[in-house]
Amino acid sequence: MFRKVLIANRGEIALRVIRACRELKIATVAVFSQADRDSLHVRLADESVCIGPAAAAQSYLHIARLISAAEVTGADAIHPGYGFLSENAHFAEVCASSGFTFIGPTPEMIRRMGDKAEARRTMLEAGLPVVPGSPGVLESVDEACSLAKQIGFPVIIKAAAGGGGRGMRVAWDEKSLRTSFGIAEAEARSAFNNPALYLERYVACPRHIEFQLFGDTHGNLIHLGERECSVQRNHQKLIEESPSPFLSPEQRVRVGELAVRGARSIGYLNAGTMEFLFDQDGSFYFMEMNTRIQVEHPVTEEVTGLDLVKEQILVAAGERLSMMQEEVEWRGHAIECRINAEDFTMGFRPSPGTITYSYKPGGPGIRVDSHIYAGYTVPPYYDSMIGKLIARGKTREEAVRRMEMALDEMIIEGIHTTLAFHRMALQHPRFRAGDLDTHFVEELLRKPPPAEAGRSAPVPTVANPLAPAPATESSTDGAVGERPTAPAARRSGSRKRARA
Ligand code: MV4
Repeated sequence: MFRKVLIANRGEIALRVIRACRELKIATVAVFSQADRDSLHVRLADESVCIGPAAAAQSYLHIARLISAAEVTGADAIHPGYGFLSENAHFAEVCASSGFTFIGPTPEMIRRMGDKAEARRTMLEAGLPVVPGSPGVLESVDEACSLAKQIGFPVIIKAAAGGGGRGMRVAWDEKSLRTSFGIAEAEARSAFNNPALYLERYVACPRHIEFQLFGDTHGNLIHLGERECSVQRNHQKLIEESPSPFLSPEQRVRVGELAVRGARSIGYLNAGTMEFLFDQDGSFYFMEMNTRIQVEHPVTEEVTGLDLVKEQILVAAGERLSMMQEEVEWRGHAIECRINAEDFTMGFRPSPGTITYSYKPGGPGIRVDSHIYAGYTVPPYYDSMIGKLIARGKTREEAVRRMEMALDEMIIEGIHTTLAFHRMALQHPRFRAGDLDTHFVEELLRKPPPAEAGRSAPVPTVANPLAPAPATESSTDGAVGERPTAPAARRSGSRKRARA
């Protein structure tokens, strides 16, 4: 087993990895940018290293500095978290060639699944259903047009190096396809340094359902069920849940087996997710595979009882997965709401700044994965997600109820957050009914549900004994109230710091 793991990330996922390491009695090294000096991951890790200025390119994305930090602290392995370098095959290679275990799949697997056109071809060959479309990347705009005529409009063109919805364009006829092709190619060239495009028939109103996969070096490859991820805006997921209210038990078995078959065909190792689009009529298609631990992994943990980050570390150290497929049991229902420092009434505009007061909810079935605290300043340089609220219940109804209670209990003052958005989303009849598709958020923002309808209790106005002013989470500026308390004990003196 590893003695020391360096976490090449920040925020809540850095805390999540620290906790998993602690359970396994592995020492931890946090890395931080100059903007993250006061971050909780820096305090909670056994050691920390400043790796550069605020800009991610100069810190969390700077491979040489991360490797230096691993060298000076004597780490054995590097956990990339999600985002940043987590799906960078070159980084995984550099880790290995510098003598550090990259906690994730091999560089070859990352590269292969990172090319979305190749991933599609690979899974087609493995016998998975893929949306009718181009066999590989498109050679020319004329090829795109003749293919589109064969399969029928509308079609969607996607960047081979894209993924997660970046670099996609829908075309409704040949004329718009010709225009879109040129624009998409230019965009892909500048965004990904790779102009390659592929094409698929456009599925108009899909549900996004993904399967959690896990492979070890002993030939075990299992799936841990699915997550419903249709509640998203601009390709940013806002709410995820497991199981999907849409899948029948038979479909779950069938798609799970196919996902395992696809992953097996590339000998997949460590945690991965296969994303499927489900059509209204129940047909489904492989979309892409993510080769990292995902933000929404806690909903799978809550229904399976497994610690996915611990499993990642065990598997990377050459140990067996702690469960075989037959031993996986799914119990109850879990929902996750992503809490972002954003003003959703202003088009989800980022709202960085100092959190003047914070209260985290609790009680049966409630989990909060977050790095925030009263006095913490959300920096403007990174992703605006400041935490995740996860609720579990025996049934979906119980999980929804508990989530509503937790959303009402949670207090974040001084900045705008998406807490109020979630309270509204959970009230929507379509959410209650589990009738979700990728257009749900648009519809919700167009016509919000009648205020407080269906709510079991009014939103309480919680008096905060520490706040000098009765500010609420939805107050308009960060200046409301004073910082009630400076973060306790600025820094643990016993913890070592180094510089790379
Ligand atoms: C599609 C599609 C419709 N038809 N592909 C967006 C994320 C990327 N992984 C795949 N995406 C889509 N691919 C075909 N052939 C619609 C989307 C899509 C979408 C997918 C999942 C969740 C939200 C979405 C929002 C808009 C479009």
